[in-house]
Amino acid sequence: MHDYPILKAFGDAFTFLMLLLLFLNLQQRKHKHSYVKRRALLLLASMYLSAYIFLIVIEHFQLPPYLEFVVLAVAIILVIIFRKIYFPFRLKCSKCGKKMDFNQALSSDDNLCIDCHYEKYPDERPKEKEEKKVEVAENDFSNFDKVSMIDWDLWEAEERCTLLYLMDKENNKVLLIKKKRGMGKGLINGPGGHIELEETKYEAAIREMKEETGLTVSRDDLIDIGSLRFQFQDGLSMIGYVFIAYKYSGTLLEETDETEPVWTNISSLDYSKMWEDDVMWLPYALEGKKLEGYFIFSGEKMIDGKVDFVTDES
Ligand code: 8DG
Repeated sequence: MHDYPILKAFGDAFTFLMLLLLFLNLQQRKHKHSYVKRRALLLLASMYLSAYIFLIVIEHFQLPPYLEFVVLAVAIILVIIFRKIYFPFRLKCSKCGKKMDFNQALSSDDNLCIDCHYEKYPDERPKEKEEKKVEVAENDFSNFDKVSMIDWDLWEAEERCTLLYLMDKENNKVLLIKKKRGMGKGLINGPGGHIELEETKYEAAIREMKEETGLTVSRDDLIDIGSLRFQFQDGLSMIGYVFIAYKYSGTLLEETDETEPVWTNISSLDYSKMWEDDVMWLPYALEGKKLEGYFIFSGEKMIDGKVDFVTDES
């Protein structure tokens, strides 16, 4: 009775190796350009199987054990001679020389790293990634018509402005202006306007109040309410910082070419003469509630809007 060590080793590893090759082959199938490497794995598996069968035959007929080594040597020599077919696998990218990741090394017939692969086959680049890149690169949110479609963390305001609502608590009144020029012409609004370069939002709120009403509010009396983000479908993006204040000094201006300031009763505010979104947040802002607003406009028409009220916990 002879001993056949190679057959024993082949037999012990058989199940494990076949399962491994099957698993690798399934992985390769996910790759579009893996024909050569899939064929190579199957040929390696066939070679293993053929050698195994020869070894079983040798044992079955109790042939001299050195024949085992002959079978092994023939198998190895065949793989070496036909190495281009049996072993097309490489570790480094054939184009840039970078080390390939496991999936590319296992499956890419061109032996390209993932970057060179996407360069050669741009259509295979994952869609999501590409879309996200475009969004970030162009920062263009003008095509959206739902607030929830915009990633507000990526959104940036091109223009910044202020709105300051001065309150007369005793008489339950708020100082509003009738806008005679510019954006929102004909609408009733809080005094405010654009923040100039090198000006803080507080300085701008105080300046605009002075220009439009003649009244002076000091920095310490400004109460932060929150901000309103406006995305216009023509591409403009604007953030408005909202403040309220209860104290002021000075004398109210008469009507000018630009505005007409009016102390207005809070309980009879006419929201139909204001920007469309104001009804969603102004009543709460005048009560001192903190908030963050998100709006999409087409011209002066609101397409969608959302207001989050900020509690102490949040
Ligand atoms: P400026 O040129 O002196 O800087 O100011 P302005 O003349 O008042 O600015 P504008 O460009 O004509 O208008 C921007 C003002 O309009 C600014 O104060 C913010 C305000 N505004 C909007 N949209 C909305 C809105 O939806 N609600 C409210 N309450 N105000 C708005 O632009």
